[in-house]
Amino acid sequence: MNVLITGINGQDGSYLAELLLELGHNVHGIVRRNSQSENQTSRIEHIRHQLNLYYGDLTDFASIITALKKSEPQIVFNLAAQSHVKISFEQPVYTMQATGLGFLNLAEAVRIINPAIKIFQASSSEMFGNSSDGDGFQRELTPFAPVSPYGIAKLMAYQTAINYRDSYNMFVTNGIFFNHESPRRGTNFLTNKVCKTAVEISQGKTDALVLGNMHTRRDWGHSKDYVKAMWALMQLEKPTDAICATGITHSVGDVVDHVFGRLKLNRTQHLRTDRKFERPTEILSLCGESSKLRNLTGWKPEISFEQMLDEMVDYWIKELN
Ligand code: NDP
Ligand code: GDR
Repeated sequence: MNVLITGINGQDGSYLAELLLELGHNVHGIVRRNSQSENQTSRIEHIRHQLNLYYGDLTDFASIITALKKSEPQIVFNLAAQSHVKISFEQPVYTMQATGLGFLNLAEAVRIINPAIKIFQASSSEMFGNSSDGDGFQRELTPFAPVSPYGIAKLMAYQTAINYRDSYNMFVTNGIFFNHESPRRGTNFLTNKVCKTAVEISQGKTDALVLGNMHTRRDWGHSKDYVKAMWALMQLEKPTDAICATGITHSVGDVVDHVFGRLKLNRTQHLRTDRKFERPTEILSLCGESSKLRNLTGWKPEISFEQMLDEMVDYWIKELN
């Protein structure tokens, strides 16, 4: 099968590409031009010789058309996005263009070229904002109430996916994914910032970890597990909207405690907070209920929160030595 991945050089794109190669598929991807060319393929360098890559950008309609024509995919995974919530407050217009309108560009290009191509859209728990059911969980029918430009852009894409499904009978699936991490996570996201900085402290390279809000809670899983869910969702007979989450929530403080505990670091000595890392509006707690996905596909997460953080710490110990 020919599969096209937008955002192939991102955290999820790189793991999904590995999974699809293992399954024997032809993997195509869109990468963005970077003035340092090694950054274009930084997370996929080890498999680059097995991939077909095209320059493109979700905001550039012509480049999407070209990539679709060249790759002739049966499935497109749309993983490209300006994916950082705090940065979406600093670049709200660009975030809407790339993360929201970018998906419309892709859906429209698929409709024009070949509406039989199946589309996966990486939707986000950020669309829920501070909305939850009475028991604190978010489910597929929990009302959306995004509180960030990123969340609003993702909601635009989510609704567009449903509209293309209903209007044109296209196979467009929304995976509503909760936070997922790995050693390949950008180091300006919470988990990898904590792991990298804590290892630097333990090696005497820096003195303090400086964070924003310590009390928010997230449902953190592993990216490797979540790309398996993406693939499983695209094997279903019908398109759908489904939550992918572990169902377990931890606070920012829990992440710090686990990582500092592992490295025997003292929180009072090495942890500070600074409001510059806080967002203007914040989601207090996310915890996803993913029984729909589990029942439809048999998927379940295999890597625990603690195993994931340990893997990330081990990665940085090796990398920074
Ligand atoms: P990353 O930020 O690691 O990767 C995003 C990728 O998109 C990068 O390869 C980036 O390119 C590319 N990209 C950004 N803007 C554009 C654009 N305008 N045109 C083309 N490509 C672009 O994100 P993740 O891998 O963590 O997430 C994958 C997707 O899943 C994203 O859409 C994200 O919003 C969504 N998501 C992620 C969750 C998570 O916890 N990780 C949870 C829920 C949803 P470059 O390599 O050049 O920077
Ligand atoms: P999030 O992930 O915003 O949930 O979006 P992030 O790791 O950035 O933040 C998680 C929580 O930690 C708090 N926090 C900090 N966050 C960062 N980045 N840096 C800090 O210094 C810091 N201090 C505290 C945040 O306020 C937040 O509460 C991620 C992204 O991958 C999105 O693309 C995805 O859609 C959602 O997860 C689900």
